[in-house]
Amino acid sequence: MPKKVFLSLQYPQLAIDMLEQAGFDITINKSNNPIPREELIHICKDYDALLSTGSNKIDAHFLKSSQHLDIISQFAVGYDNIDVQAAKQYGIVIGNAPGAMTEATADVAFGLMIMVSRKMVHMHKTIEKGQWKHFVPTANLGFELDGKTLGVFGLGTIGMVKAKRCKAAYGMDIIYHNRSRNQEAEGTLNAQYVSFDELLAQSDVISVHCNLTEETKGLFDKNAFGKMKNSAVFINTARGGIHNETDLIAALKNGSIWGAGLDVTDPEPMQPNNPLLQMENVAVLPHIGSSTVEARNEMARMSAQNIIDFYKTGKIPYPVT
Ligand code: 8YV
Repeated sequence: MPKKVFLSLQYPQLAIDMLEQAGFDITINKSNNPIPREELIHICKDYDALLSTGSNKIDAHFLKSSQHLDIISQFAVGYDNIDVQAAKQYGIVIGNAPGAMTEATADVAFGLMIMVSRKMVHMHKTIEKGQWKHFVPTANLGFELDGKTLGVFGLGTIGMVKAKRCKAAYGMDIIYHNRSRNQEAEGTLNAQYVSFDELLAQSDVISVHCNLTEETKGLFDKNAFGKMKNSAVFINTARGGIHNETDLIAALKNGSIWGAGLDVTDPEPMQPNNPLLQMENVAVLPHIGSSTVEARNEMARMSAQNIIDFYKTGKIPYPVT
């Protein structure tokens, strides 16, 4: 009997082709609407493996109710939605897709930085509102990135690509705060390791590229924004839970910081009446970090390969441990 795999959404055709060619019996949620958790638990009862995404909350309750699953392969690099310890306890293997969206996400972080520094989203809106009347020498002023200091919080794979882009394009000075030192960045980009408080105090742009964990949850709060330069821009393309959104709104309103660019919000999706969307020095995107053909295909390949290899060899190429 072929193993049965449930695909919680319509993933790229590459994943479907790979799984079909490997002989799996697959079912796809073609509606593309996320399946509510209890319903997904119920559906999974008939399957051996699940290909899922970051929006499925795979907590202890889910895992306890789905103990029969052999493997959950996540179509994402982040796995903060999964209780990995509980999965271990129930013997369910977890896989992800590390590195698949590195360039794509770094590009979004880079783009947001430029959009915010030149108020591009707001400027676009002024035309829509019929407010582009005539040239005003002192209006619409942004700031230049050339020679400014980029502070990377979480200098891993994505943070490194963002730092490289900023160094190459603008000769930015790179400082970073991380759990461990990044020798490559220090060697090739002359990046300097600093304490969290130094990162806050010295950066013109802070770019967040860490995982959401108990330590990073809500780390960028009133206190942190208060320590940043009044002229600084806060960029987050990692997880919305790393910043406190109420505190961010207040920091932008009271001028603690100058601007913000977000590809991730808390909660997601952001509601259309969120005050951030009305602010001049803010750009918000609907979590599109990995939305390129290249990244999504690589995510598809890696997440399908995890399932294929698991049943072939008992080992997976991209495990979450
Ligand atoms: C996904 C992401 O869009 O991979 C990640 O961790 O945040 C994005 O690539 C999202 O999580 C869907 O799984």
